[in-house]
Amino acid sequence: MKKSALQIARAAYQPKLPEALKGPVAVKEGAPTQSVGDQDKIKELFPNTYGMPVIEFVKGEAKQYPSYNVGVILSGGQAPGGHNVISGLFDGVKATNPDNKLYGFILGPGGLVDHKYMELTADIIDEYRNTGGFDIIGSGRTKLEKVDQFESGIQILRELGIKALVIIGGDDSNTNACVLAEYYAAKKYGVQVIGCPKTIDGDLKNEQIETSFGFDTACKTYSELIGNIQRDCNSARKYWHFIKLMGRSASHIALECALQTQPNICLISEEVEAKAMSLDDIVTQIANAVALRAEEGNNFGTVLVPEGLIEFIPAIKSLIKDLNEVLATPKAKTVAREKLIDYIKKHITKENLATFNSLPTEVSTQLALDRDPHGNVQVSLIETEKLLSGLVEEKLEEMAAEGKYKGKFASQHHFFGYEGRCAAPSNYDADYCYSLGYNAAQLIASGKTGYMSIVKNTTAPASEWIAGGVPITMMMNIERRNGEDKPVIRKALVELDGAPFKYFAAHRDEWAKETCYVYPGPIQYFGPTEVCDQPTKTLQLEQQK
Ligand code: FBP
Repeated sequence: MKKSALQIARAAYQPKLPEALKGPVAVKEGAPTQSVGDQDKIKELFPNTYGMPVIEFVKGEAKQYPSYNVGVILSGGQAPGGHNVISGLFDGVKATNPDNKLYGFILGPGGLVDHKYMELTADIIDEYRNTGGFDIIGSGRTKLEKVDQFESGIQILRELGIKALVIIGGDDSNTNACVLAEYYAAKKYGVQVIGCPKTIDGDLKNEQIETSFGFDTACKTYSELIGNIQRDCNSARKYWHFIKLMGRSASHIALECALQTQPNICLISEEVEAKAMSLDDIVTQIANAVALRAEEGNNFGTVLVPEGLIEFIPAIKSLIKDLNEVLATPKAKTVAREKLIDYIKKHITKENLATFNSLPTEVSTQLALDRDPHGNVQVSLIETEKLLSGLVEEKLEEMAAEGKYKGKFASQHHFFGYEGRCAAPSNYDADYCYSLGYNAAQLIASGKTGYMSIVKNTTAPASEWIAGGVPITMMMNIERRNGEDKPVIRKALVELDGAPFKYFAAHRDEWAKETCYVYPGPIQYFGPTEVCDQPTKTLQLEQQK
């Protein structure tokens, strides 16, 4: 495989580890835990993995461990640093006992069910250290939820002598990891299941998980691109750039990119919902900012649009909820795809039908027909950036006719998502991911199951990071999914009373009117620490550092 100069230099980078993980560890246990909601129901559903304590690793005495094998799965969307989780896991598993082996299941959870795997040897691992992507074993979105999948999984785990399985995934995949851990514990199969918090979306976080890996690198990559566009836009002074940013549900990516680049406008879906804004309210807000800048002769600007926006507009949210219920009925499942839109229109409420009919056909069809395997609307396929710029143009024409706007409006569209998911991990993600993987090996050696690997205090130097585990059940509550009540990990949305949003809200009027662009430039891997090792603005503001 031909390598770039940067790849060759990065291969030699040794990721940092928390001090406690640098030698033998001992387990420090906290108090028993409760789930974040619906305690009785979650306890009943997870009798073997509920209530376990949060744990922290501290320095301990050297121990002899028997040899065993470990399996690993990459699940869901790619996120920078996945290869470092696996290399950290490999090094941790080998440090426990050099005879241990690590197996990777191919193309996501489906590899476990279909018995597709490969042994990850030192040679293979060395090729992938500090690189972006999930291509070492591939990823997939197969939902692990059925008993026959669990049973098929245990066959291959036994055949390969695997004592523990590490599932690297987002909230849905870690929910499934927890269900699997509970099932194997209930059946006394003797296989542990450990999760690792991954997703560029940044919405798998809580008191125990500071951030999901990949968020740092993805946001820095998008911010570089946004900064470049802003320079271009401020040079030509003739375009409004509508930039949609990935993040299926929460707006953490859009907010972080806004903090890094200071665009003219950044929409935050959670605020749209809290203020019960309609599509027209959003369009009016953008059009007013365009008109204000036009008064100063500035017929250019940038608008950041979170991918999940559409789902947070209350009228559309209610429509999606209704669609999900209608589509989950046994009758709907028998209707042919070409007849489904007519069927849906007959079965949703009058108000939701009005919303449905008001949307452009491509958008309403996407909302109605396409779901990912977890039942999520595939918002990355909806061109919200084009929808918004078109509506803003119409609004500006109306305003011009009323004498409220004099200016020129021309737009450009961008969607940044896939561009950042496989970027070479920043130093932060390279260190964080390696530590998460190494730490997962310690959770396995300590006999834990149903835990997620966690590393905290990450705005401090890596030597002060705190490593341990959190029971996955602690993060769960019951939510309605696809017409059913299900135990799931609670998604972390942008908090409107949190420090990152407050900082943004305090500055956005100035950013809208003036041109306050910041140009972050590309991620730097070598050089002064203030250039190379800064965590996200979100994390810094959250931890007030
Ligand atoms: P995960 O939650 O699995 O990490 O995926 C996040 C994400 O990148 C979203 O931001 C985006 O909406 C979605 O994946 C796109 O999915 P796909 O890769 O299947 O097109």
